[in-house]
Amino acid sequence: MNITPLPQGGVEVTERADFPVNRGALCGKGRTAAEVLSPAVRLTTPLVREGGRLVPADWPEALDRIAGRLAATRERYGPDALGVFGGGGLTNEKAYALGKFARVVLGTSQIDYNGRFCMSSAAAAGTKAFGLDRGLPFPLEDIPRTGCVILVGSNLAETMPPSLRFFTELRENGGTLIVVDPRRTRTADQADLHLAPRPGTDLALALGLLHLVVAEGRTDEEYIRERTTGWEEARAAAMAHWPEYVERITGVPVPRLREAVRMFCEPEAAMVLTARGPEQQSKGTDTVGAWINLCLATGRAGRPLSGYGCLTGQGNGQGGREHGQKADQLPGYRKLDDPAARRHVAGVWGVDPDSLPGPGRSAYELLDALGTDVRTLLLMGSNPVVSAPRAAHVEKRLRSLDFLAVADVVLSETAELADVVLPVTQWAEETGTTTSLEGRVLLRRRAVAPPAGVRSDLYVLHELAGRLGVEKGFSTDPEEVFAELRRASAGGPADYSGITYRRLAEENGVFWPCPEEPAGTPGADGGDAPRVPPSEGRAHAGAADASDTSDPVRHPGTPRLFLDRFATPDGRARFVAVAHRATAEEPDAEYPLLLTTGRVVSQYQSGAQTRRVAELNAAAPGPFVELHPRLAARLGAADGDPLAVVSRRGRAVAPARITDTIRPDTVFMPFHWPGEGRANTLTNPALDPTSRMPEFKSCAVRVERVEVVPRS
Ligand SMILES: Nc1nc2c(c(=O)[nH]1)N[C@H]1C(S)=C(S)[C@@H](COP(=O)(O)OP(=O)(O)OC[C@H]3O[C@@H](n4cnc5c(=O)[nH]c(N)nc54)[C@H](O)[C@@H]3O)O[C@H]1N2
Ligand SMILES: Nc1nc2c(c(=O)[nH]1)N[C@H]1C(S)=C(S)[C@@H](COP(=O)(O)OP(=O)(O)OC[C@H]3O[C@@H](n4cnc5c(=O)[nH]c(N)nc54)[C@H](O)[C@@H]3O)O[C@H]1N2
Ligand SMILES: [Mo]
Repeated sequence: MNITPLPQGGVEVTERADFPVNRGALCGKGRTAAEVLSPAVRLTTPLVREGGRLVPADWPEALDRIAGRLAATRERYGPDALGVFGGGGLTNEKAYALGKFARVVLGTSQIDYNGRFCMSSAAAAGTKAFGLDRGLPFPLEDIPRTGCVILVGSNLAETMPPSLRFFTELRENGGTLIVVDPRRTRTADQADLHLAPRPGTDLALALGLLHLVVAEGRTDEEYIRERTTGWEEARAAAMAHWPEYVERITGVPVPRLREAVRMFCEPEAAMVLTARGPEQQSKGTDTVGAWINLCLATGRAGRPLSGYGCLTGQGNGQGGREHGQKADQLPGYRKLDDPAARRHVAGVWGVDPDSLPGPGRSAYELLDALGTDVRTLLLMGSNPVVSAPRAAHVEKRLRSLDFLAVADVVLSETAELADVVLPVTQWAEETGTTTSLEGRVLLRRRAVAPPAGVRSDLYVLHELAGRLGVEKGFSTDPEEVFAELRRASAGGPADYSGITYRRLAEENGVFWPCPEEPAGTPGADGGDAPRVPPSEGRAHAGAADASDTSDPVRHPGTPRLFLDRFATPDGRARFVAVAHRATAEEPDAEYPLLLTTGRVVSQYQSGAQTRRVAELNAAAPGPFVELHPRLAARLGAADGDPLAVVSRRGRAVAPARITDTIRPDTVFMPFHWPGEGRANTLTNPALDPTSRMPEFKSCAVRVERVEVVPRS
């Protein structure tokens, strides 16, 4: 997009037709994003708590308070009493600086971020299978040219509207689209085949499809032999999932399963893309693993126009997960418990590797520990009062902290609980890089000056570090931070060392891994990768043609991964042997229905930003409970009637929205609102054992009519 300052102040956001990620298209949130830049809706001065109320303060005072409390807490309880919580909306530079700040300045292991709630299950499964996690191992522009896409639990018509055109083109080119969603969404409306499983049963569904692939002799034996390991065990596990058994678990009829297998297997190339539907489950990692198995058994990964991908969500959902704000991670997607990684990163940071703490708790576990052994929290880029599972409990834990500091653009529901609130800049007001779901690093330049009184997150970290005795290593200049990030990431899985601001300004983004090449080795990327345009890309290449640039030693970046080998030690992809299991909370007599949650097109996440935009509020004014007419009839509810949804965690009230696009055994609520209609009051924090992802996508509930007392 283009961001243009307006003469009367503020900015205008317009489309950029040549931009490859969205080909210029913007959704409603993008178009209206400028409204959240307006001083009328945002924070413009630091706030500190005095006598129970938040009152304006100047920057030195606010920063002194934070530094003083963090130092005192560390003195009394040790460094692990200091918690840090980040966000996938932060730029790469900020995410990197926040992770470094936690480990180097505070010395705490207690840092995690909201991406844990987002794509962590897909990341865990991708790493297991391929040895590397990058949302898509190919550019979005490959989608229209494949033969079939299975889209599992993504409502991209509402959540990534600009990307819908890739799927429309796919169908125009003769390809087919299968959508797996318990609701017939706007996305499912575009599909050639819609499978509507019961929430939380995608694992059985994927295994059932694999069973049929084997039974119908549709496996690619040569591919399995040459490019994978673990097939025997995975095959045996899948064969235990008979189609009729799978129909019973999922509610998807056997003929539909057969049709899906035929559509997926007949074309030469095909893809499986997952989003939050199958991932936000207490078995999300195994579920994604089962979908990857389906790709591997049919030879549909690491080949042109074929593969598995995860549709990442937030503004910097990909880059935000690579550079160290995650509990177990160092920059460059390195592991915090890997001695070589610790040595390398400690070297760049100029500290002793032994001084770096070990892995900490995952996001929900960290929030759950607040006020117990974690006494203070510094929060940047998330609003957990609305977005965390079991939110009433999380809110209580936040209130029980000795000290909470929040840096935000607006006074979010979480910032309202803070002891100090810092007003920070946002996207158009600062320079920084983000990384798209395709692994494409992009540079966004500052377009407008922030309102007076607002500072950047990098400034906040710089000032706090200084006050806590670390004078160097926390630059406020994004380009300097990026230069350090490049060095810290060098040699890691997400290697950015060959990417510079200069290159990003000249190219339409650069795909990682992009190692820095020693001078005089043009094009070397560990061997003989040919320089070919992306459309014909093979191997580690799929490499963009670098010959048109002035710098001959540029590594071309890696638009397409795995074409020659996977990133595992033996170069082969790994099957996982998984079996179906129930959700953590199955319906029973007391809570007979399933609740699933998600999004609507006109609100974003916790709504902290979008609920301040009139146009978006007009389109999506508040929460609702989507339910099937048969269920509504049983409850005696009419459209718009207030309904109470009750789970073991609490009770939420919102108007009924009756529609036959949802399964009769399931109700759906969007999670964008606080207060009475907060969906996360109900959700279950049962965690996936590997990714520690909470089960946002299913819990047991009952639904009751709320008697409206007539006014006398
Ligand atoms: N308008 C808007 N756009 C957004 C966002 C937003 O808040 N608002 N958030 C951004 C972010 S951070 C993210 S992560 C993405 C999320 O993008 P999506 O993953 O597309 O969003 P969701 O609505 O959470 O979930 C997608 C679908 O999963 C379905 N689903 C529910 N339970 C199940 C299940 O058990 N199995 C399957 N297969 N499907 C299920 C829901 O019915 C829903 O239609 O969107 C991004 N874009
Ligand atoms: N029930 C249910 N709950 C869910 C989900 C679901 O599907 N169902 N989805 C989950 C997912 S996928 C996600 S990603 C989370 C998202 O939920 P949150 O983590 O709450 O994300 P946001 O609402 O985007 O909150 C970001 C906050 O940071 C502020 N902010 C924006 N930019 C910046 C910046 O540059 N610096 C600073 N310091 N602050 C900034 C915003 O104003 C806002 O207050 O919700 C999760 N919760
Ligand atoms: Mo997300």
